[in-house]
Amino acid sequence: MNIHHVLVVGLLVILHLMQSQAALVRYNFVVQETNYTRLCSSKNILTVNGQYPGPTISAHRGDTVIVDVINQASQNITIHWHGVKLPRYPWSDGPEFITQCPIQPGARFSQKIILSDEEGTLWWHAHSDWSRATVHGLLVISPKIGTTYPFPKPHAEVPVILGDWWKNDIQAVMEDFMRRGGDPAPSDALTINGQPGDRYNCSRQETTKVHVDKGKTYMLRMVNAAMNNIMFFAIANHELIVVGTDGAYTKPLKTNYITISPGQTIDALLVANQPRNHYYMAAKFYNSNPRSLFDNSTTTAILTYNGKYTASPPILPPLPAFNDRNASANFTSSLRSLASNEHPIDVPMTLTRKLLYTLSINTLPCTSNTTCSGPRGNRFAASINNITFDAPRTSILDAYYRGMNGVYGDNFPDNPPFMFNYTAANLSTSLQTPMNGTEVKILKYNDTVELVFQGTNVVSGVDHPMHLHGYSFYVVGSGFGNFDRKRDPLNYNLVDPPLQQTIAVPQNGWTAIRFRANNPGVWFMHCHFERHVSWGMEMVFIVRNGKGVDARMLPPPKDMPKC
Ligand SMILES: *[C@@H]1O[C@H](CO)[C@@H](O)[C@H](O)[C@H]1NC(C)=O
Ligand SMILES: *[C@@H]1O[C@H](CO)[C@@H](O)[C@H](O)[C@H]1NC(C)=O
Ligand SMILES: *[C@@H]1O[C@H](CO)[C@@H](O)[C@H](O)[C@H]1NC(C)=O
Ligand SMILES: *[C@@H]1O[C@H](CO)[C@@H](O)[C@H](O)[C@H]1NC(C)=O
Ligand SMILES: *[C@@H]1O[C@H](CO)[C@@H](O)[C@H](O)[C@H]1NC(C)=O
Ligand SMILES: *[C@@H]1O[C@H](CO)[C@@H](O)[C@H](O)[C@H]1NC(C)=O
Ligand SMILES: *[C@@H]1O[C@H](CO)[C@@H](O)[C@H](O)[C@H]1NC(C)=O
Ligand SMILES: *[C@@H]1O[C@H](CO)[C@@H](O)[C@H](O)[C@H]1NC(C)=O
Ligand SMILES: *[C@@H]1O[C@H](CO)[C@@H](O)[C@H](O)[C@H]1NC(C)=O
Ligand SMILES: *[C@@H]1O[C@H](CO)[C@@H](O)[C@H](O)[C@H]1NC(C)=O
Ligand SMILES: *[C@@H]1O[C@H](CO)[C@@H](O)[C@H](O)[C@H]1NC(C)=O
Ligand SMILES: *[C@@H]1O[C@H](CO)[C@@H](O)[C@H](O)[C@H]1NC(C)=O
Ligand SMILES: [Cu+2]
Repeated sequence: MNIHHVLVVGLLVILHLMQSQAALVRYNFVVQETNYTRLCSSKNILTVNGQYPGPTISAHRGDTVIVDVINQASQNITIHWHGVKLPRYPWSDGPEFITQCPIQPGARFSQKIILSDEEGTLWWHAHSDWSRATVHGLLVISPKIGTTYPFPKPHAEVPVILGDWWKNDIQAVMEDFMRRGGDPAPSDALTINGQPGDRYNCSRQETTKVHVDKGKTYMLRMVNAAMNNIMFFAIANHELIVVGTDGAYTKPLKTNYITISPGQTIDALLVANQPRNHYYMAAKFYNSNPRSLFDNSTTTAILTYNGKYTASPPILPPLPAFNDRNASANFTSSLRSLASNEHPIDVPMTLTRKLLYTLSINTLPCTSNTTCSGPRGNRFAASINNITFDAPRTSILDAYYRGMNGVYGDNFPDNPPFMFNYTAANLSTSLQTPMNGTEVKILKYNDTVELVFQGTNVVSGVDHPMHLHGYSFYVVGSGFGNFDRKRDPLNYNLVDPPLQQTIAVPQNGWTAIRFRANNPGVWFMHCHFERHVSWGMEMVFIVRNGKGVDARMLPPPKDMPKC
């Protein structure tokens, strides 16, 4: 063996060690109140480390990230790592009163974020009341050192965080909405990376600019962090190539526009192949329900080619109409898993659990003294299988782990308690009042689950971006109208369905997902529209331990917050 061989072998050993050794990455998150000005109006917002949007967490596939969350604000907070499965370790997941008690003012909680097979863009956000409006940021998971993307390495990566901004304090917006029982006040602006852009008054100077070199390829790491609406996004004169969603790769999808749900992430390549100039990137809300109030404005950033040239005023890209249900569903149902040798898929083919969950908007009688501003003078509510979730004031995970009775029930129904034409145009008002409860669905370890979400037209049909904690799931089918158990499964995609954690169930339509229940713990499932969460569109799965130590939940950390 000559010296070159020794060097080469040595290098291979080092590379191998680098690949197999997952790193430990540390961050401090100081939650605090910070004064921000937008639209010529300043207010204190909740931030992490004074930043809005918050800091990006960067790690490699398989790393473990420790985030010390220190609450220096004057309100309770919890933080969720959206899309991270946290194998066997629900303790760090974050949803308030589901897996933990809030981190109270002055308190701290060291959260361990165990990454496994996630790769791509995910994000983190507050998971208590409506704080996530300003407490959110990206979680970027690069390929393991020594491996690469399943596409040519982009020249640079560009965060595109879509959000919304209220001039009023977000806590006040939430409290006012809860008190009145109607729709929340619409936001005053939509934002890209925290900035509304130059189509709003008093926002021109701060417009986000993205600088590119002609001929190079960029990767947009996108998330919809907005509170209550799905969004359309496009860049004038530029095609986008979607290559990933929710921390998993997809087959390249060329498109002129993107539909992105609150909670969803998308990785898209942008080839800067147009004449050197300025081009708008723009986003606006998709809103399928004609009766709900929403912010119909357009946020913009400017794609700016480097070099010397005389720029013409940027033009807006065409975006689908605000109520184009087909455009929304068409994009969403066009996503396909990469399903390659390096990134294989594993769709459950035999099922041990078949669940059908209806998603409904409901009404409750008005009880407060002020007039309720929901339909017919009532209050809005929402439900899954006609149950409005009544959150406890203590952690369900803690109650489950310690075998405490009386915190939750285990009777969440597998099917709607009452069958009707879910998507009929005119449904009886007698269907509108839901039941309430704190019911969980128990799954056995390794159960293979098919869950069909059925949107209903009770009160009014609307899309629901459903998010499951602790898992990714394959989206095997979707359609408009009522799910037909005989006909629709024949058209399932079991070959390359996308692997997601948040999926928009179309307005008055259905979506079928499959997953293997191989992550024991207590896992929240909810609509990612904040107003629907506040109305009760959520439930909890408890996945029991399996046989063997690798199929059992890990013990809690010592510093779990107390109620
Ligand atoms: C935020 O800062 C501005 C300008 O410095 C000030 O006028 C305003 O009173 C501050 N707002 C709050 C809520 O502290
Ligand atoms: C901008 O300000 C003008 C003049 O005050 C007003 O008429 C217009 O509605 C404002 N536009 C927006 C988007 O707020
Ligand atoms: C939203 O704005 C578009 C124009 O940008 C307009 O055509 C549409 O009617 C508006 N929709 C609502 C509900 O205001
Ligand atoms: C939407 O798609 C359906 C078929 O899925 C079609 O019948 C309908 O005409 C389309 N609507 C619009 C507005 O394009
Ligand atoms: C989306 O729309 C395009 C053009 O109308 C059509 O060719 C395609 O089949 C549609 N895709 C899906 C998944 O509906
Ligand atoms: C509601 O009205 C009743 C009777 O007028 C009054 O006694 C009560 O204090 C009011 N409650 C609230 C919350 O305003
Ligand atoms: C259910 O309602 C839809 C929409 O009104 C209608 O087209 C369909 O025929 C109904 N289905 C049944 C089985 O009644
Ligand atoms: C549907 O609407 C008609 C006319 O408004 C009404 O007579 C009928 O009772 C409604 N059907 C149901 C199931 O509510
Ligand atoms: C929900 O349950 C309530 C109470 O049993 C009932 O009145 C209502 O009709 C049910 N609604 C649906 C959509 O099942
Ligand atoms: C749920 O029902 C219980 C018992 O009827 C009631 O005390 C409670 O206020 C209800 N909760 C909600 C959120 O409606
Ligand atoms: C769960 O299922 C997987 C895939 O079939 C299998 O390899 C594993 O042994 C099972 N684990 C347990 C604890 O049943
Ligand atoms: C903050 O959390 C504590 C512990 O769970 C709880 O007792 C308190 O009511 C919460 N405060 C608010 C304002 O929700
Ligand atoms: Cu919803």
